[in-house]
Amino acid sequence: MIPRKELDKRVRRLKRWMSRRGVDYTLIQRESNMFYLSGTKNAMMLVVPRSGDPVLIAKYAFGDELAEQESPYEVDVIRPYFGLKREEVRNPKVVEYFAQKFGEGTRKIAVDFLQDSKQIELLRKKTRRGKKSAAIVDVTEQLVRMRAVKSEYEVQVMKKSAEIAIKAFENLEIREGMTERQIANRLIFEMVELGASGPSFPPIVAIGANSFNAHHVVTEKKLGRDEILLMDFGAIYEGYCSDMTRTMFVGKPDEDFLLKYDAVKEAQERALNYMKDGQKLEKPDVEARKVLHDRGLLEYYVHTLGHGIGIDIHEPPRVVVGATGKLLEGMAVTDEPGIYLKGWGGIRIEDTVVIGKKEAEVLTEALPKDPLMLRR
Ligand SMILES: [Mn+2]
Repeated sequence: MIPRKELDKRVRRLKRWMSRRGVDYTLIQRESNMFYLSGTKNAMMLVVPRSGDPVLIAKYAFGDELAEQESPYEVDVIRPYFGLKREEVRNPKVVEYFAQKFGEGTRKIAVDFLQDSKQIELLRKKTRRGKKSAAIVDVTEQLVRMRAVKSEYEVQVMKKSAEIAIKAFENLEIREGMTERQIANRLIFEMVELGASGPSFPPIVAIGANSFNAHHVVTEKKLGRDEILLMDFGAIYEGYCSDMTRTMFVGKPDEDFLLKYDAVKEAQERALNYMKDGQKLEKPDVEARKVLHDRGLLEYYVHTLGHGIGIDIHEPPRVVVGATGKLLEGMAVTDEPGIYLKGWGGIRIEDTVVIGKKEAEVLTEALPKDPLMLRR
């Protein structure tokens, strides 16, 4: 449960934005935005008025009870009635319900579902007074800005999310002969046992040449001797994600693997040195790329250095060469350079970090970065 004080702070900030823009109501339907502002994903819509408390509109028997349990805000319930004949069916759309209840005198509405042309058309129609409908504007960018910078509460929860995933990894007894699927399933089981509501995405467990595939989906491939094992995983705790990747070698690695591993590790460390408040968003990625360039491996680094993380596993900003804007204190982003050589495999090392005034705090620091850690 997100504490009421924390939610009120977020809502107040949104209301200040609404006041500046002359917005009467903000309507939220995207799950992660709704959770951010109300503590629940289980309503159909969150209504934030410029003054007064937010109201959730939920559907009878389809989330209303959960919304009441999870959010401190009032829950208004739409209850459909189907009757026995077509004429008796009453099943109002949520925007219709909003317009009926709050629409009177509403001149400007902000929404996070502007792309949904059917709903927007209906909202226009239902707020029409004479020839004029309420103006509808997008709130998405404002929410992106708010969500990118984490509060102290959010950092604490994300730390715990990382701790759970790391402990789950430590509890695994990875042995030769285990399949990618078995390792992934056990990891999920351990995370849930430790208090996670689930994994933040299906864990990537890639053995040998499968590690070439940056978004590999687990197979029945068995862990053998002298092979790469790449694991990319995270947990969800209290609605917040963690994300981390380690590349290991089971058996005795050759010089080639160790040189490549060292290059990626150095790139990741170099990037971290540039992750601080006020730094250009693209800088850490450019620095990581310089390291791989000097090692003759730049052509194999084919993705972004990192992404924002929080309620969603991938959130703005993207940390990549060419990105505009700056890193800000409180932003949570990943630092995950990788190289991928077809037919050989891939190496990626990933940490989740929180940007500070002078340096970043690494939330996934407790997970060892020794590629030989499975050797006993
Ligand atoms: Mn990631």
